Amino acid sequence: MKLGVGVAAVAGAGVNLAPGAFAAEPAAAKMPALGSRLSRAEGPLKVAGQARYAIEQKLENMAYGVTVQSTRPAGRILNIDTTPAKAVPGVVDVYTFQNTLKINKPTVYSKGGGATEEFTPIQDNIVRFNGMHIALVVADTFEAATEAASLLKVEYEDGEAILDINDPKAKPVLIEPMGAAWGDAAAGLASAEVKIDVTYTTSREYNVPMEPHATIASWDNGKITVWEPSQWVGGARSVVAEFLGIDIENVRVISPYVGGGFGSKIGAHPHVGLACAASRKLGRPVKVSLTRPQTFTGLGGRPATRQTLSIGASKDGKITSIVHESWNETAIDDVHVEACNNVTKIMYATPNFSTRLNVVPVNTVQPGWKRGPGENPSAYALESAIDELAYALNMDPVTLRLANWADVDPSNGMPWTTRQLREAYAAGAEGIGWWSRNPVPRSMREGRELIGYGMAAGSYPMIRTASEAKLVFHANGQIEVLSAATDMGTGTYTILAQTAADALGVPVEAVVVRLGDTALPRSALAGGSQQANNLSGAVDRAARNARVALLNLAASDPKSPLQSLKLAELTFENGAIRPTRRPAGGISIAALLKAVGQDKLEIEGNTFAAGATEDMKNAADRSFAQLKGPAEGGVSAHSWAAQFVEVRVDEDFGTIRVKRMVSAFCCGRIFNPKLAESQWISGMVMGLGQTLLEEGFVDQRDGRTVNANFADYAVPVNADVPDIQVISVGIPDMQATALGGKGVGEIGVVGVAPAIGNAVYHATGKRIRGLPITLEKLA
Ligand code: MCN
Ligand code: MOS
Repeated sequence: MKLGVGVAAVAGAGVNLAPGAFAAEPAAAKMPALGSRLSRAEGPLKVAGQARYAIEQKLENMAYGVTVQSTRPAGRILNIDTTPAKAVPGVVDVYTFQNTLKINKPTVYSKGGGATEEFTPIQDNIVRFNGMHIALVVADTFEAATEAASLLKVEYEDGEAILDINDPKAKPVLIEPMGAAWGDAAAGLASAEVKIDVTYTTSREYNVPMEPHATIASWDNGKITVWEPSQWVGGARSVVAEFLGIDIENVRVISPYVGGGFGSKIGAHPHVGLACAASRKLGRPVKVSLTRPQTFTGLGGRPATRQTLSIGASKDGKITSIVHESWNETAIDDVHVEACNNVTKIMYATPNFSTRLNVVPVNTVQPGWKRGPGENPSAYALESAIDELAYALNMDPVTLRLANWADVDPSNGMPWTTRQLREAYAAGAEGIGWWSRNPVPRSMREGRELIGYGMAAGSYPMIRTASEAKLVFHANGQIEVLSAATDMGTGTYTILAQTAADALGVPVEAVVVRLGDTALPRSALAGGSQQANNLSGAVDRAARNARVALLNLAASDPKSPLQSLKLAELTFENGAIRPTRRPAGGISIAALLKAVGQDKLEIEGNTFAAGATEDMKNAADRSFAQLKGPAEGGVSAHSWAAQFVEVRVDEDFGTIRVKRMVSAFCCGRIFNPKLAESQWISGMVMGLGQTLLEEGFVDQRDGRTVNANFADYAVPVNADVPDIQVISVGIPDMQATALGGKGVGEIGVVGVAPAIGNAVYHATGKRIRGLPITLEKLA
């Protein structure tokens, strides 16, 4: 392997593309670096066990913290008897509300911070939900801490719990600013020739990344280093600083490798506060790793939702009005809003429209973001309802969608950047054989199996946050790309190497990428499908700056072999500087550095607006304050999807199998088709799980999450996953981002559930209006 020496052994290690990355598709290597189908640069390290994850750091004198979680959903803790626990050999201390380990409330993102929940554990004796952290047991070994944790005696005083979004005791709260309205939605509905009025529900779902949540915090003389699997080290850094009440400059967060997050690693969750506070108190490193079951309540997944949708249309299929209202569960004293109107607002042209979002506080862990938050449930309700409308109108569902094509963004009147959704419908329909289906429900079968075809559309906004990156040119020829960004398996390492190689005209193997450390240049988070575009823009800018700097160096340094020439007489091409008139007489970057006696040259680039202050740059790195939504700059930028599926329903058993999935995506320019396709496919598989399998069960007696483990919380396995075909119909979108790409990571999971649900209806004639669609609902 041509991996840098010692690459695997140190945190923050650089990753470059081994020559083997080209082996599968030799032709691709001749293509420009950006746009070629390279394999993941860090893949070999991960499969060989050489990528060191947060929990795997080995620190001197480490203590192990095990959290204890409440077994009641509401009320108060009267007493926690820690005596038997403290008697276990090796136990260092036990922290509860009775001997508070001080953790300050962090600022949530909606109030300008980087946290996803305000809740901080063991600061009081209030029980907010079953499974909340109520104690931290710290010992010299993990085993001692685990044993001691089992010995705590907790005395509760039960309070009245609200466990379900439909509980009559629950008090929904309208989130007024997130609603939207135009025209007269009520009148539009009242006068419609055809109307549908439906309610769709989704269950609580969990992110369950392969790498469970775990943190090592190491306090050292007023400074703290935190190894934390993170989608956003800048956000985690600000949260840790707030937890501890210390200056952010004294916090470093390191996260070179992440084993998946799917939204659950954007925020540093409460157990991180426990680890940090304990490390400060004890003056030694503390590791807190949640068990798989503890991850189900140590942090939240996608909340359960209920959505009502009324759509009115004329007989010829023109939508006249849409009324959409949603409710999602949130923690009893924290607010998570699932923006269920995100797709509804923009997908179809309608003169009259109204949506309202509500949250329903229940005794649950604060829900969080799961891949495609907002858009995913939004598309589920909307695209299922549109299918219902198509049947009510006796119209083909694709034709109905085209009849209501939105020429501009209906929510703000802005033109789209690119919207290749017509092309996506055409490509998806062709791929699945849509036009040869018999549209009549329950009309197609093969033996015992009913056959169903279904489709749905989806969208995901292009979120922009300015970022910076640094390139370091070494005299030995190596070029480093430095950024605080993270790679949870998406391909950040790979595409940044491609971006730099492309802009400099060097072989991609010459580039080493270092990520996941707040000591590196500030980056947008790996969330909201924005990092690839925001960061490749910054790397490209740095490379362009470097070309100018290198030309200047060649023209001006007295030791430069090209010093006799003027700047205007030099050209930068293929990683070398040469006289413009003499194509052969160039010198490489490394040769220039050697000639002028420099070991390295560091060049930065960024996409901050001219005049951006340090405060603004920091805010972009640590909060959402500098985030630009899809409608920035007078144009509306989104990725688009058309999802088509074929299902088979066994008539005797009621089992549903997805037989084929064909989806077409408009995500602008694709930086690495192999990785983008993996992103889309994995999103679609996640959508399949959501539709047929995933459902968090809460025991209505005590609020316990019943299936809080990988055995009972079912996700798709290979045998569940059918033939999947993905098609890119995007074109470079220079209005959306610097290099013309749009977001890829989440769009794949948007629209799958309605496509499958619609196919189940087509197969069986039964409309199931709640996820997951399980066989008992079909019976
Ligand atoms: N890409 C591309 N061309 C583009 C845009 C992206 O080729 N125009 C490819 C690149 O390989 C890039 C990847 O797609 O690394 C994702 O890019 P982007 O859409 O910008 O998403 P982020 O880098 O911001 O990653 C976050 C996104 C989100 S929000 C979730 S949720 C999600 C997802 O990525 N979680 C994932 N994909 C995941 N993939 C893995 N393996 N694990 C997760 O937890
Ligand atoms: Mo993705 S849910 O925005 O991390």
